[in-house]
Amino acid sequence: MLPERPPPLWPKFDHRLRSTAITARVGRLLGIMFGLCFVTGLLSHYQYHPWTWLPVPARPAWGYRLTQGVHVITGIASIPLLLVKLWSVFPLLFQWPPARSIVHALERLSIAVLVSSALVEVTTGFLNILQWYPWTFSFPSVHHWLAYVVAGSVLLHLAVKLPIVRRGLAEPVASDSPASGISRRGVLIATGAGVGVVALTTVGQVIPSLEPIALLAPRRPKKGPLGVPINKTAAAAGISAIAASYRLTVLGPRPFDLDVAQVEALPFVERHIPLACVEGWSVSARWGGSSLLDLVRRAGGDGGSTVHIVSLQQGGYSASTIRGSELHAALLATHLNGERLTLDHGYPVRLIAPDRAGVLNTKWVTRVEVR
Ligand SMILES: Nc1nc2c(c(=O)[nH]1)N[C@H]1C(S)=C(S)[C@@H](COP(=O)(O)O)O[C@H]1N2
Ligand SMILES: [Mo]
Repeated sequence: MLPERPPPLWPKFDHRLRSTAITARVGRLLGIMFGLCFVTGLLSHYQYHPWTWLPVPARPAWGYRLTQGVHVITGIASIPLLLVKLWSVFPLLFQWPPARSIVHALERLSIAVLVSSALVEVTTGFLNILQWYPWTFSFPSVHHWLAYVVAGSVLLHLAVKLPIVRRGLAEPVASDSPASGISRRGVLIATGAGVGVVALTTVGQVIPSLEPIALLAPRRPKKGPLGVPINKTAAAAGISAIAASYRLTVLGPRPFDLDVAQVEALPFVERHIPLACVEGWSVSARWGGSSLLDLVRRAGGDGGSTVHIVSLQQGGYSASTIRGSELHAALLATHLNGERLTLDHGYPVRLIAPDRAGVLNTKWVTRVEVR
């Protein structure tokens, strides 16, 4: 049996600042952020693993730009909210006795799962934006599967705590606030201000006019050659130059290949297509080049073909598959914002298609396989 009182060194807390009123309000906002982040995250995951029976939309062209922008901003805004929420319930961690019954022990265990999975989820997401991978696992699959664990534990948590949440939301924030120091209302205002600052200094990676204050954005939309940032340089992809023997090979029922001059001589079209990276930054740009579908038709395919695009790069994001309305709208781009592509942007040709994750817009294309 446990002693009735906690041991002498067991932590004690001042409960006046913390209150159900604060926890419930911060929790409500955090729940909204997590919900938006989860749904937009699934949409992003779908970009990597589309279902073959479901048509992929190519419109609106800025669709992925919006959903992934929301994903990254709500994810970042969740970090201060999560920390304040944890602070507000921290003393409960040290309740005595630690478990009153088996059900109570299970409930506490589910909270341990919720807290740890949520912390790992937002931390890995944030480090991924900074392109720092201090781990050996595959980020997309861990981030994806863990999201279901977080979502499931949030729902369970909400179901268990609903009566307390209702009571907390009904309770005025200011009641029984401490007489000196920061008030409860002050805690809420500081939390809101923190979330606002974090969101504002991130949103500039999506909205060009806010770019000057995009302090938390690792990529500034306009910073980069031809007004578009570079995510993977040619050097980092192991490409130092394009050899004279370079050919764009188009495989299909009637295969053919083209050298750089022949690629440049293809009928030229220009389209405004945003480039939207999974990391959240995006930029609108004017791309010029040839219609991918024209080349596919010349090789014996048609609008119903599935087309596999392969880069000169070995490993990494060196290939992508395109079909349906995205194929109809896709360019094999040679020009960006009116200028010839630089090597870092994918010279001699790169793929670009609307409403698509940036990662799928393969650079340094050398082979088009019509299936
Ligand atoms: N071959 C190849 N293509 C690639 C990549 C890559 O690593 N290798 N990175 C992708 C990613 S993650 C993005 S966001 C865009 C960035 O394009 P940019 O560097 O021209 O801005 O290119 C995509 N195309
Ligand atoms: Mo990207």
